[in-house]
Parts: sequence; C-alpha cells; structure tokens
Amino acid sequence: MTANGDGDRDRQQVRYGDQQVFRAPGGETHQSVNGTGERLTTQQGVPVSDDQNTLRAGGRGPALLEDFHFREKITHFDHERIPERVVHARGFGAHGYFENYAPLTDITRADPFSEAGLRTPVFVRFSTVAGNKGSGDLARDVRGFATKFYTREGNWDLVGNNIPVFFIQDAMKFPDLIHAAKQEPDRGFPQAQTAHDNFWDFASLVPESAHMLMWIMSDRAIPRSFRFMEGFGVHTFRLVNEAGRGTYVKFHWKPTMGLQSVVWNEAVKINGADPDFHRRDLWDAITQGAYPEWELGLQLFDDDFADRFEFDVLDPTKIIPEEVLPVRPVGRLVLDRVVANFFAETEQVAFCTQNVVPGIDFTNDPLLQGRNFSYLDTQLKRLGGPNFAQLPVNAPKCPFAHFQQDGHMAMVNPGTRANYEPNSWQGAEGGPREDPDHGYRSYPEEIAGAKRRLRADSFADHYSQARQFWVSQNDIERRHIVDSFTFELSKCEREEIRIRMVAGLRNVDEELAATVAEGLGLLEMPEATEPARAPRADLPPSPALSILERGPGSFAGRKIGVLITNGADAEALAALRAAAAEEQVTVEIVAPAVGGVDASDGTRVRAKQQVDGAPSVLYDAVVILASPGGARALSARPAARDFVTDAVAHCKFIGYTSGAAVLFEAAGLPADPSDLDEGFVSLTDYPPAEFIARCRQLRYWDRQRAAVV
Ligand code: HDE
Repeated sequence: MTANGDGDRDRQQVRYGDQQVFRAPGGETHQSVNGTGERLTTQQGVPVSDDQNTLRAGGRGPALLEDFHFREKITHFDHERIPERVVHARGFGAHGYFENYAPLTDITRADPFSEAGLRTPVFVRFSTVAGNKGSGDLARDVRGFATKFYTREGNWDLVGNNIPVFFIQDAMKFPDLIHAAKQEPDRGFPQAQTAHDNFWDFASLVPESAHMLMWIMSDRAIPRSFRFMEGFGVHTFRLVNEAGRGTYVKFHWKPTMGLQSVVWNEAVKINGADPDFHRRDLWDAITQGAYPEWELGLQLFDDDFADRFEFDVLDPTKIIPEEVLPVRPVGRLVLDRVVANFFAETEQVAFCTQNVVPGIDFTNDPLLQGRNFSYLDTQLKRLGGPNFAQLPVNAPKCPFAHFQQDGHMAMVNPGTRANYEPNSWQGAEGGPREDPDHGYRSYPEEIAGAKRRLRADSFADHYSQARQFWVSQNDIERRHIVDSFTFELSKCEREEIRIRMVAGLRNVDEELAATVAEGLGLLEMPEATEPARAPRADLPPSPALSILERGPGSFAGRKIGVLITNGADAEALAALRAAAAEEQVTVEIVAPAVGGVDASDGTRVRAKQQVDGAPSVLYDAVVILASPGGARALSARPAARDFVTDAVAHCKFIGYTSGAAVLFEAAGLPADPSDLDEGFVSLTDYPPAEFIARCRQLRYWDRQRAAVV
C-alpha cells in the first residue's frame, strides 16, 4: 500500500468485515482469517494436521519446545488484550452514515456539510465512563457518544457525551476527577459507580461540578438505551467558511424516537438480569433493520452573542439554553451496520478530539485544549505505537499521503523514492506536496495576554445553571434527583462528606438541599457553602431540559414483554402482535419454559425467554396472557410474581386478559386491577390498539405520584 494516493483501492486490501479476507499489502494471495478457508494453517500459512494435541515425546511424555504451532497459538493468546481505556472502557460501536440536509457553505467549508443529501460514512462508539470493561451497562454514569466522520477531506472526530456539561473547567483536574470516581485505590472497589466516599469527597470540594452533578443524579444518567439518548459536543467549537469567517457552534444529537430513561430500581435489576442490555439493544435494533437515528443540530452564534450571553461560552460547565439560542437541524445520523468484529472495530477505534477537518476548528475552552493533547497520547499507549491510524477502523476513507514511516506494525509506508520534504524528485517519486489553497488552516484568532495559571473570573458562577436545570424538571424528575443524591450520599461512610455536599446543594435550591438532608437523616442543616459568586435565582426554566415533559408521543422502537401460558388467548395475542407491528414495537414472548406454550387454538407459540431469565425490567411495557390454570401455575413462581410487582413499581403499562387474575392476586393486586389506575389495560375489554395508544406515554407516572404523596 502506498502512502501517496488511491487509498480506497488500497484499503480494500486489508478490510475486515463482510469480505472477511486478508490480503497482504502488495501481495496477491488471499488468506482466510476466520475459518472459512479449506484448511487450518499457522500464521505463517503452514497447514495444521492436529489442533487438539501438543507435540510430545511418547504417549505420556513431556511436551516438546519445537512445537511451533502450539507456541505460536499460545503466545498469540497471551497477548490478546490491549490496555482498556482509562475512562470509557466499556463501550459499543456501530457503523452508519451522516446525511446532510442542505449546504452550509455560508458557515463552514467542512466537507460533510457541503452538499444536500451527501452521505458521510461514520463509526459511532457509545460508552459509560467510570466502569471497567466488563461492568454493567446500566451504571449511573455519563454516556460517551463519539462519532468518527470519514469525510472526503480526512477524519473528523466529534467526541461527545450524552450530557452537555462537564464536572470541571480545566483539564488539569481530569486525573483527579477520574481517580476519585473510579474504584478506590486501596481496595479496588466499588467500580462503575460514584456512590462512594472518594467521589463525593472530591465533588463536594469542587463547586464547579454542581451543574454536572444535577445531570448525573437525574434520569439522564440511566438511559433506557443508546437509541433514546441525546448527544452533545459539550465545548464551543468554531466553524469556518471558505472566506475564513468563523462562527461559534455547539453540537447536539437528538434521537428521532425521543428520550427515555429507566428508573434506578430498574437499572439495578437490569444490571443483574442483562448486564449487556444497552449493547444488545443496539445490536438487535440494527440487525432487525430498525436503524437508530439522530438528528444533528447546531447552535450557531457570533462574538456579539458570546459577549451578551450571561456566562462564558468557553466554560464547559455551562449550556446555552435552546430557548435562548435555538438548535438548527442540519442532518441525520443513521446507524445501519453492526461491527463484524468487536475487537477490531469497537476496541481498536481511536477517537481524538484533535481530529478536525478544514472548516472545523477549536476554541480556547481549557478542557478542550487539554483533551487535544490527551487523546493522541492515550491512543499511543493503548494501541501500542504511532501507526494506529492504519487500522481499518481508524484509517481515512479518502486518499492520504505523507512521509511518516516505520514504527510498530507499519503497514503503510511511503512508496516513493523520497521520504522527506522538500525534495527535488519529480512526479510520483517526489511524493506528496502541501496545498496552500485547500489545506487545513487554523482560524487566525488574535491572542494576547500574560502567561499565567489562572481561572478566568467569567468562570466563577457555579450554581445558577445547576438551579436552572432543577427548576426545569417536573415533579417526578425532581423526585428522582433527590432520591439519587440521597442514595449515593448514603453510601458515603464519612458524615462530613454528606454534610459538605448538602451545604453546596443549598446554593442550588433550598428545597432540594432540605429534602436530601431529610433523606440522609441529617439532624441539622449546615451553613451553605460560600459561593465564589452569588448564584442567580432568576434564570427561567428551560423546557428542553426535561425528558418527561417532552415525551415522543410514540411507542415506536420499544419492546413489550408478553408473559404467556398454555391456553393463552390466541386471538388476543394475534391482535396484540398486529397492533404492535403497526406501531413498530417489538413483542417478546416470555413463557414458563423456553420451548413455548400451546395457545387456546392449539397453535404452538415459541418463546424467546423463560420467565426466570426475563424479568419485566427488560421491557418497556408488559402483557400477561394467561389462562386461569396457567396463571395459577405461574403464581407459585417468585420470578412471575416479581414480573408483575416490578412492572407496577416501575410505572409500566400492563395489559392483561382476564385469566391473569390469580397471578395478580398472588402479586398483591386486585384480580382486575384496572380500577387501580389507567396504567392497567384489560385486553378482554379493550382492543390492543388502545393499550398501545396508552403506552405512548411510556410510563404511567401518576402511579408514582400517588405513592409519593
Ligand atoms: Fe474524554 N477521554 N477526556 N471526555 N472521552 C477519553 O481517550 C479526557 C471529556 C469522551 O469511545 C480517553 O480513547 C480528558 C469530555 C468519550 O473511544 C482519554 C478530559 C468529554 C471518550 C480522555 C476529558 C469526553 C473519551 C480515554 C478532560 C465529552 C470515549 C480513552 C480535559 C465532551 C471515546 C480514549 C471512545 C475517552 C481524556 C473530558 C468524552 C484519556 C483529559 C468533556 C466519549 O484520552
């Protein structure tokens, strides 16, 4: 593979994926790497006669060192792991494309925004932050939302999160934040959770974290799945057009199916029942052709706006409310292909914030500036050398040409005589030349100032937007925030940490602080923390910050768990399936045995799950289709009773036929619970379409309101 052009043709030679073929660079021979070839061979291509037994002297004798097949195989195995990411270790990726709606050439010369309908291939990796690689998907945590755009002018990485602000204002504090959040160093636990002393010790001593704490204690930190969460570039970036004019930008990803989260009690149980819940959801959606989709929106502004805005637009602990500056939709992201190999793609993908393309530039956000150093550095460590950009998932899909060479695993070295510049070789032998007209140019921002370690005064307000987030939540969401502060702080062993945190919360909202204090059993309210700048109480609610107040009004993309028994009403099942299909909802059958049941008309209904392995927390709504005898048998099984009681506790819509009565009674409910609340829908009385229509609210929150009062 040469480094001076024709990258497309060359890349196919080392492509993973549907071809599942490896062709040595420059060579013609094909070598199967996944067992689809006729013969098993060593890495060197030597045919293997016996892959079951080591070479040994005599039937019961010692193994021989000359067994090159065994040594090669075991050595490779011993080296299979690379260091996991120090943060965002647990993640899952998929391929897709970004489709641009209309040319944005007046604002940016960036290739993905240049033409209407242009599709730029992308790879997206979602992640949690704090947990190790094997941790559960439903940790209360920020989610990473990192997108690599393979543009025609190089790779652009938009490495964002599902929360639009961050804990800290300066990259200098990132190692401290992450040390405090991850497992405590002496004992090595707890992992994948912030509910421990070190995290809250740090957080309570760093008031700039107040805004972010509100978000991570909210339902945003326990999304229903990646498909139902937003993404944000967080920092203010800069777009630059052909004429060199700059426009500030904040990036937003909005899921077309709307936002949805789970409740904490559910999250805890999902982690037990299916720790891979989020990655499985993404895999299932894509492989079933229900491609997850987000709209990219931009908040665009100039220096005048930045000067007028009440906070510093370089401060990553602040948002610009959508009501103040609308989000302009500019294109859509569609994920339509799962990875062919998890390690090759999801594990080896190397996102770097400094990967920008002409038309996209940075600002002086001190967190972004620090990230621009960190990501390249981390990839060198993680992927073992400077050639990670040659891995298929990281390589540009446009032609590329440079004089960089050698190093570990160099697969793409210059194919030219000259490997230096300037050189006087002509034509192909001379290699690539710089392009002053079209090459990347940094925005020529004027910079002046004394060299100092300083936090700008304009970053000093730590609480006003935390309060704005709080007043933008509805009663249920506020309850969840109070509950999670109470839960997490209750896990702290040292009382002074709890007290210090409550003291800080008083600057956000007195009622919030008082309710958390009550939940913690604090006997006295502490004095409020002295704020660096007096918080404002006059910022209006931003409706865009509430998940529940902006429901999607659709149940599409969700999953109904149907608990079924022998003798279940076949007609009701058929009608439910039809109504679900109409709404693009998945129906999953849960039965006493995975082999399935015989329905009332004698047909065999195959099950996807057995009841012990499929608690109702795995579903967005549930239906009990039981015959009276079937319900009686189920009611003896704790998992079946929990299926019902959890669905009730998690405010789910519950459909049922009259046969379910015995199971309801065993779960402590009336035989016909429809009198209790409208979240219960009798499919004996109502058509399934009515049930689905109610499910569009996603949860029947009034049930929780009734329980809270
Ligand atoms: Fe990261 N971050 N980060 N981060 N981050 C990494 O890079 C870092 C920050 C984010 O799916 C690391 O490849 C510093 C904000 C995502 O592979 C590392 C600072 C945001 C991912 C790193 C931040 C993010 C990472 C670890 C403070 C949202 C996963 C492994 C200045 C805008 C990408 C790696 C993937 C990963 C450093 C803060 C998002 C160590 C120094 C703010 C989505 O380089």
